[in-house]
Amino acid sequence: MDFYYFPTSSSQAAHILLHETALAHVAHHVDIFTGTMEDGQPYAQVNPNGYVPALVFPDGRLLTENVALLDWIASRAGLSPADEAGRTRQLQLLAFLSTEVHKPFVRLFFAADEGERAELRTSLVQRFGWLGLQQQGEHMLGAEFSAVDAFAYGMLRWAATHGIEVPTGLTALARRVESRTAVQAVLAIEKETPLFAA
Ligand SMILES: N[C@@H](CCC(=O)N[C@@H](CS)C(=O)NCC(=O)O)C(=O)O
Repeated sequence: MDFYYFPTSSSQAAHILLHETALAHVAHHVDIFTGTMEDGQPYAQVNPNGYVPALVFPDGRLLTENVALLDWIASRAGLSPADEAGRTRQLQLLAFLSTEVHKPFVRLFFAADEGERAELRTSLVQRFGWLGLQQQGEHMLGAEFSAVDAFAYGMLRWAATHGIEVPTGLTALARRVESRTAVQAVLAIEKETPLFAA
């Protein structure tokens, strides 16, 4: 399997999950600003939409969209909740992170207008407040680490680096997730520093 990522981006969640589940893959660094891969070839050859993350299966099939990658990796590796309610809950929180947290962050990164930036920051604080209330134990879905924690971790890194206030329970979650061996491995590969060390 080929996996396409860019450090500091939302692709980190799937990268973490690939390491958590030990699914065999080759990771390819994409420069999303120039749209090129390590070999200089245009990334549009892989994903015509130009964004990461992406997975390409041995038969050439392309899988894009964070929610789909995270759900697929978790299911494939037996990391998804076994019961219907748990699986639906996982999808709910992945969709929330994708549409209510990830996308507003991307808008914030590129917003030229100060008023719009302030609005987005206020909304993100509210969204993280809601997310904090959804935590059901040591992790987002309960005692066990899940795909939701991988995605939440990346978004909590963005919150920390952009001064977005989050509930203390989520900071504790980020610290717990960051201490995992797979997360440390991905941070090393992506040449990123831990942010939540105790
Ligand atoms: N709909 C995609 C969006 C992913 C996305 O926005 N990726 C960003 C990095 S966080 C990216 O690669 N942007 C470069 C581009 O859009 O050209 C998903 O949910 O996976």
